Amino acid sequence: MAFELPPLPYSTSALASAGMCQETLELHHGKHHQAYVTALNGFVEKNPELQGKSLEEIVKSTYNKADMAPVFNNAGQHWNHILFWQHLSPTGGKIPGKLEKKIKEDLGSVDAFKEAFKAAAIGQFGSGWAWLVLAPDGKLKITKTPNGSNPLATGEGEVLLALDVWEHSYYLDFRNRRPDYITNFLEKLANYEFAESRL
Ligand code: MN3
Repeated sequence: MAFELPPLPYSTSALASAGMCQETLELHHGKHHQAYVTALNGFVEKNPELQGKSLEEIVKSTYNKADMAPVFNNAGQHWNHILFWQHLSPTGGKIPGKLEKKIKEDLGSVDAFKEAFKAAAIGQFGSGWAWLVLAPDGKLKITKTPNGSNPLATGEGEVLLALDVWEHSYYLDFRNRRPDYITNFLEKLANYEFAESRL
């Protein structure tokens, strides 16, 4: 069974007033994400070892295997984007009580959380992702990964919030200003309700 591009949970124009324009979403979801799905399906079709496996199984079983890198990159990007679309909201930016309490316990304060997330997202050299995860020790942790990698592959924890920092995610809205894109995400777009529901 082929993998499919999931529909966005909002219209392509829904996030424009929160800093992500319709053209960004049309290209990012309809072209970039679709291209990862198409490439992944092509690899699965040619490789009987991959057939019948879930997306999660493919991501985990191809991680850090040089000969499987193209499969991992596309499977990882498919998995990452499925989460990312759910982590954006036209009414984002408001941290609900239970998550706020957990952030204060594990990361010190909401400001400290935002500073650490920004540092990870800015510090990811080149393409990649920044993540808020619930680590295996039960504590919140901020991490980053290059290219198509993710905390599912690295075993760093359950993802609560993801931010794509590939240039295709922000160039139309923020040009080269990645820090402004990150701040805008944390203040206006981040779906913290969804993050809290994963605690
Ligand atoms: Mn992307």
